[in-house]
Amino acid sequence: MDETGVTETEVLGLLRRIKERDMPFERILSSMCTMPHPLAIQAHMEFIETNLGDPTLFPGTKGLEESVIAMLSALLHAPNAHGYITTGGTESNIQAIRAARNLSGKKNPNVIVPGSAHFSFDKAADILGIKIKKAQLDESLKVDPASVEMLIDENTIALVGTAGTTEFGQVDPIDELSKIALSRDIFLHVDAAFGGLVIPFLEEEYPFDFKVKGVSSLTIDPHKMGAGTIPSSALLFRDEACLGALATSTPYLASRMQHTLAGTRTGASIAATYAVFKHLGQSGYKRIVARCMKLVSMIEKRVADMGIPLVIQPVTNVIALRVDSPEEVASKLRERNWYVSTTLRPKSLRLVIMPHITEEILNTFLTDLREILG
Ligand code: 0PR
Repeated sequence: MDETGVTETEVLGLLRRIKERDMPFERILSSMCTMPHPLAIQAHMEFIETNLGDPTLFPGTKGLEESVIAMLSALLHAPNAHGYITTGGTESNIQAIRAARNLSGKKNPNVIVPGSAHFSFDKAADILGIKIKKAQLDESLKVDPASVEMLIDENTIALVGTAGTTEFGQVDPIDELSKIALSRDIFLHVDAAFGGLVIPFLEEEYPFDFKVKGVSSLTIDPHKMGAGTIPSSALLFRDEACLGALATSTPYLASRMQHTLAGTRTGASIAATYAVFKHLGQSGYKRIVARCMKLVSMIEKRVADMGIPLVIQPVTNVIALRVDSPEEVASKLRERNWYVSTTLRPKSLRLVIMPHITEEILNTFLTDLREILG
């Protein structure tokens, strides 16, 4: 910090110049985040100073969090779910596994996750002192329930399924996992961080939420396909006892208990999520998802014409192209200012078609891709 400050105008000019180094969303086909809805940004700014670490001071904002949880519970077929808004899919997943561990009382707990699970479960394992066992996938990159069943032992405290996998957007057979979980009386967590605000709005139905009896908890992120502001994820539990398993007493605060991982936490992104949910409604999200899926179909056709096979038939708005040397293609695309990611198993060029992507953007992108592939 300098001894004396500079004017606000100077600082803002400095910030603007620095921000120019960041990538514009119009060139990003690798992210699971998108430009927040303008209303979300406005709502975020209106609640910028709120702190739900001390909800007694912000009963209005706390009410917004309760409303968001209620709206998500209804959408996900658990009218009476219990939960809170976290900082992201990572916190939601860690807290879900923490609840399962605390409820189990087991000494050497393990959790069975699909081989495709997000790396946040590795973080959860490290923090919580839990062993992670990775189950095999079938040829369509869904977790194989038989492999899950084989990994279960007396110390298994939870099974995990993903609804909208990070790399391929695939939906695991949550109903099959549920049967296993119910028959063995094991906690089942669904990571729908990405797919939670896609799957309910697709034409095809995939069982993934609390309608499936064995689902104990679910992660769903408004800061991904919800067009909310960062940080915004929800952790939902079917039973109140699970949330109770996360309680820490906060003796000097007027509110006596906290279930969150974070202490001080913003109400701004919660207000933003409330605002977009209210404004868009289910029909608004249906429109957004339909638009993204239409663009996915457009890519499917165009890459088929180019003779590029897909890793799997897209289920959500993630499409993985089986090109030769995907890392090399990605780096050539980078030279043309396109940001795409690659996958490892199997190797592919991965595109996430988020709401900021338009037909025009894709036309330019596909022309560049065709040139690079020769
Ligand atoms: N679960 C799933 C299925 C996810 O895909 C992700 C993140 C998480 C949990 C963790 O969520 P948070 O990152 O909110 O804690 N998926 C993306 C990923 O790791 C996140 C992302 C977003 C990455 C934007 C890059 C990016 O530009 O790839």
